[in-house]
Amino acid sequence: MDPEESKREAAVAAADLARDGMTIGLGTGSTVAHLLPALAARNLRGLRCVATSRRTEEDARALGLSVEPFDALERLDLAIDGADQIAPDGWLIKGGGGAHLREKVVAAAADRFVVISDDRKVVEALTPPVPLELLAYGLPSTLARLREIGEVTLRDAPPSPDGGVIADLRADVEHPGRLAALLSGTVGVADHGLFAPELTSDVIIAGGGTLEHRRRRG
Ligand code: A5P
Repeated sequence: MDPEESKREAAVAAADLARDGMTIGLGTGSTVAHLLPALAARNLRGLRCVATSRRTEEDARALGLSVEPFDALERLDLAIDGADQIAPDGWLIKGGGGAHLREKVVAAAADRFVVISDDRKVVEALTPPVPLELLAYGLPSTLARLREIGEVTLRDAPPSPDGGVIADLRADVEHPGRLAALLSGTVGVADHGLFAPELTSDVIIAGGGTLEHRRRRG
């Protein structure tokens, strides 16, 4: 099946979870590009959205969705986003589009974080690279610290909306929790693209004409 059609199916299923009056975090990427029209088409009343990138913000507004800066809401009812890799234990790699810092802030603020994907993103085990967002201040010293963990490449991309430098790390990701802790403890790393299973409430995967909806237990 056409991957775009699978992305659309997953996006439509996630849009169905929205209700009148909800506060909703909108992710970034080609899967979320299918979510925005699906959400707008539901014509829900009183939705308040925050966006994880300028692209999402502009596209959502163009469809008539109400998007506000993420500076007044303390929590979100729902957040919906894509992923680059989905491991069997629920660990994700995100940040292919460089928006992972804002995406993690939004996911952490959401009562329910829903990942939408076509089935090509489902992997047996995570593989590098892991996207990073680094503070521009003191960048050479941060890179030197990161080189003790793995090989870092600065991405040929504009700075993030928060002024961060986007990079990719090639390192052993067999134990994602260990690597995530190491990166979170590295001064100068604003955030990384490893998303722990606890962040995610639902994963909706479409492919081959089927829709799988995994819900986190407990
Ligand atoms: C953006 O930085 C990413 O985290 C995306 O959410 C992720 O790369 C999935 O993107 P696609 O939906 O385009 O595959």
